[in-house]
Amino acid sequence: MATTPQGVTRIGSRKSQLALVQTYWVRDQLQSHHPGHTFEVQTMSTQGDKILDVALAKIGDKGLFTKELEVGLLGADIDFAVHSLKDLPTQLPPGLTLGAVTERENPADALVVHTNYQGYQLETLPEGTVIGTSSLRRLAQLRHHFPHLQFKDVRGNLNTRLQKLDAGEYDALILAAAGLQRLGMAARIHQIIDPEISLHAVGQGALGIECRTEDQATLGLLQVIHHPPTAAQCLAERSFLRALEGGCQVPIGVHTHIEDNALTLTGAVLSLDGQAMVKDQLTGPLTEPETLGATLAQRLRDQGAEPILASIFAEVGR
Ligand code: DPM
Repeated sequence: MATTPQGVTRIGSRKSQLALVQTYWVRDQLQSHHPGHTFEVQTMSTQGDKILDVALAKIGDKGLFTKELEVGLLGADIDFAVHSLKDLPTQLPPGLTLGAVTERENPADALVVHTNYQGYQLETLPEGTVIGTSSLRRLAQLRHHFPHLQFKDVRGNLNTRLQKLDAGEYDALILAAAGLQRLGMAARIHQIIDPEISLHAVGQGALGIECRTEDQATLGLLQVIHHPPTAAQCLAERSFLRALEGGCQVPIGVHTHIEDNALTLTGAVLSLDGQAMVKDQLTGPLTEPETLGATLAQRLRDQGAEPILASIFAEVGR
């Protein structure tokens, strides 16, 4: 078991450009708040980085982008890991905890178009337009609202996807606005998609910092980047997803907002073809986000989410 020298904190990160931008941002924030401390970044490849040619939904396995980092944490090779919160499974391994949640960027999905489609909005795209996405959540919601569009799987990092779009393999892509913003590519956002059309993924737009539950020193250092309102929103969303037992392979979307001291969570479960949708909204105290998420999940079950989930698990596996 490795040990970290005193005054040094090792940060684990995936190697993708987006992951590194996020990790360096976290490191810089911490470094400026803790000038006497040393922060080192250690990069690792995850399963999700290695398998690039297979549709996300078919690889199955939760924790596709996080497992290797968690092994590093448990073996004390690193002290915390920076994740896009939406890639972090809702059940963490014993001994690990969500040490901080950073302030959320715009959590919405965004439409990015090929130059031939500059004159269109999502609502006006012509029949047969080919949209690239490998998110079942985006696929189901767009099929629900726009059954005349066509959908094609796309994998790879953001730059690869944009190159494929520009080369004409797709007419448009749906991507997280937050990822484009963090990579300095906000100019590629053609349209921010309204939550009435596409509810975002659980945790989308926020960073989750995972560390060892017992590691009080690291937990203490992380407090300066913890953003309680974002954390409340994301805890509600994660508890909702956990109660529905959905990984990233299930078309489940959410939206949260805070007003006064109340948290409102909207959640939906869709069938893969987008035909069936169960959607509801619930408001509760900001101080009990996890109860809110679990209660909304139960309400969706009561309204018919169960058979939808069962048919998805039968098709793509759990
Ligand atoms: C997860 C999904 C996707 C990522 C599924 C979903 C998108 C896959 C795709 C769980 N992780 O959203 O329904 O569209 O083919 C991912 C992105 C970011 C984190 C990129 C993106 C950046 C945004 C963020 C991939 N993970 O969604 O465009 O930090 O929230």
